[in-house]
Amino acid sequence: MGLDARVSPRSAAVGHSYATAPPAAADDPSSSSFPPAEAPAPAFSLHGSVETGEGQKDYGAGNSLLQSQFVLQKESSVPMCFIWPKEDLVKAIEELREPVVDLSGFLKGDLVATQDAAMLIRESCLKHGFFQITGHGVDPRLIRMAYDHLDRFFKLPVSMKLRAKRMPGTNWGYSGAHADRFSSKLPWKETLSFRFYEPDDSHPVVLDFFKSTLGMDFEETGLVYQKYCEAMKEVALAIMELMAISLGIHDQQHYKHFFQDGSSIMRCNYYPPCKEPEYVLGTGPHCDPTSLTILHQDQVGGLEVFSDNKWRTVRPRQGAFVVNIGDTFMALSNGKYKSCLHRALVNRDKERRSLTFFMNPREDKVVRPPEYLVSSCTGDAPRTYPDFTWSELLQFTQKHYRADDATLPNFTKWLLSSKPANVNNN
Ligand SMILES: O=C(O)CCC(=O)C(=O)O
Repeated sequence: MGLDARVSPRSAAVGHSYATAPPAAADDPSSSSFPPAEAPAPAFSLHGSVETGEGQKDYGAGNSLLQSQFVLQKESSVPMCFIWPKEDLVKAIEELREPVVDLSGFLKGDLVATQDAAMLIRESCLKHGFFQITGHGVDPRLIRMAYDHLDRFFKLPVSMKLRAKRMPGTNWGYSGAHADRFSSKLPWKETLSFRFYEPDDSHPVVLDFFKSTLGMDFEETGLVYQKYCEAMKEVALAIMELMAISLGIHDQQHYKHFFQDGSSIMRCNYYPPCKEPEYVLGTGPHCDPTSLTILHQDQVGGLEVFSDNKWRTVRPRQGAFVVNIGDTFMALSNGKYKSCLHRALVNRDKERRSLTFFMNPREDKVVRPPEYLVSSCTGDAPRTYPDFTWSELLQFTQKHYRADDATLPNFTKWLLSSKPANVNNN
């Protein structure tokens, strides 16, 4: 796909193209078209002072309070900073008819089932980059425990949750409504994110994260999420094999090898109920900058995908994981497979939870499609995106740009303008 070929939800909704302005280069302070993603949010004051529920009041340094489920649920009307523009709130009428891919045959080595699975994946990734999987082999008890520990964490008092507070410039830790990074269009949610990778010494990095931020009381939580991430990585690598098959790549292990030593991110999402859900979004419209996302959602519903110029609801399916392609994989497929544009709505009465595993390559690995995809699909313009590293795209979305439906084309423009030596169009 060409740089600006993506159909945007706004162009569908209001008839003009979306986010085509080039981002401000990191070292270009004169450019103001893209405010830095880390622009400090102004301090909020919700009705002067707010009880924290722990015998203390917060007088205006409301960011941390605004970050809490406690405050979000108490508000009778939605604070301005949570209100999204109309064009982002256009309602989904129809359900997405995404394929449900049963992985069990492929995992057993059945060639026919493998081809069937690869075909379904191909169709959906060419169209919108989204499908669901069953027969994945993940123990349902592990999924249940992951939810139990998610509940345990988000029900903690704010002061406890803030012990794991996300620090500026990092992408792990506890964050409420991302109010530490942004000051408008805030998502109606709290998140807890942590990194997952497998170091040479096999150190359990997730367990370490929980013990070091929240103390030994969270050892069991750390163990559960360590296991959960290991299970997710296994599923993600299996899907990577199917991706290679579905793209007709001779070396079926190509992507699997590429991601083997990767550095992933796990995020627990907690969406409190909202008294005016029609004005807010739990997660705004965006494509994941990452490579492959494996998401488990509870049965409440709220996830939506943009396909055929419309937002479409995704029906939660018991026992299934949702899978979507992210920007980095779109680049790895030379633009052939679509990075999935999605968002999440919130509910008036019910809380909603999801567990999201984002698979990425090792941070310094060069993201470049296999030669076969370059020569077979694009004729005169052999490369759709220049070489980049996951670390560069991650920095772009942490420091210069808020992920949306045009992150990849804008990142590409930024990369080409700020680092011309990086171009490798062969
Ligand atoms: O909770 C969901 O359904 C979507 C979550 C999501 O898009 C994200 O965490 O980036």
